Amino acid sequence: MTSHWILGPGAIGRLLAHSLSPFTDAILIGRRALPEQQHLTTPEGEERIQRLASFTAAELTSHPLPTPGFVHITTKAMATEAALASIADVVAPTTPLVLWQNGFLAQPRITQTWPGPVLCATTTQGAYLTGDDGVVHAGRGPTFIGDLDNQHAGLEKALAALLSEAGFTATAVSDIRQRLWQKLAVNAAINPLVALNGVRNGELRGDAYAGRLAAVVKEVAAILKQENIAPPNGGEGKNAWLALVWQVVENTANNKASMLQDIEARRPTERGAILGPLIDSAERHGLPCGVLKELNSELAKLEAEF
Ligand code: KPL
Repeated sequence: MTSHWILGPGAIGRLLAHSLSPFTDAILIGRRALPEQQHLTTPEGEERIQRLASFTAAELTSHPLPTPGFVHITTKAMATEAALASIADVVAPTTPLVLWQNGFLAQPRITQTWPGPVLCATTTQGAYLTGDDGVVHAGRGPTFIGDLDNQHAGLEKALAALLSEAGFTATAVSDIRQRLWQKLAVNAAINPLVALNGVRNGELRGDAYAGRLAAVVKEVAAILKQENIAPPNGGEGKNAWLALVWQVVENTANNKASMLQDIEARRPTERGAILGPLIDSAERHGLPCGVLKELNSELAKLEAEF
């Protein structure tokens, strides 16, 4: 049976392990050991308990396992490359990787350097951890899988079929680059503002924030045009991006965004993977990015206090 290693046992990693386990070998890999008995609460409130195999990267070095069919990396964006380095000596370099990160930082870098197929996944499944042995699947959402050079359609279809059998609604797509940048654009408009102001997403609708949000979207829309990322929903320019952002704010009004959760837990944020590629692109193309840079340095200042 093809085994799936899941590197990074956070909320999405553990949800993936719970979902795949009944169908294939799924092994969680983290920096520390986890209890074998793991609890999953479904969106309907049902409680399920499963035994999930988990190892540390150090254990895999001293007791190697057969090389896996897929390695999923489900760490935060800035930890992706270090996580891959921690197992690179114990997997075949032709092993397919699946990168589940937000933003657009690790994906192009690893696509250039890893000899095997590098697939990217973007998901709107909602999940959060309740401790070392529990994860809550808070809401279902679609998952898309593709690769940046469109070279692995067969592999992506097979993986999407397995994931769909396992309860993810997964689709193989040929436009994953567009989708990753689109999610990044929405994250860039919402996450820094709510994280810096300590507010839930819906509060961005108030007068205190709406102007700054529109200023972020204006810079982002111009950058995405240069990156050949089409405006969402067949719309035109800045207004289409603004409409998408307001729609997500509306749909997630009660959410504490992931970046706000990071700030509250005094963890580094994913600003490097979300704002970083936008600022780099703006500088490459000679576009204004003063608002994005301001948000980035305000976040950096906060993180420096942790
Ligand atoms: O994806 C999100 C996040 O929290 O990172 C948004 C869209 C901002 C919803 O909360």
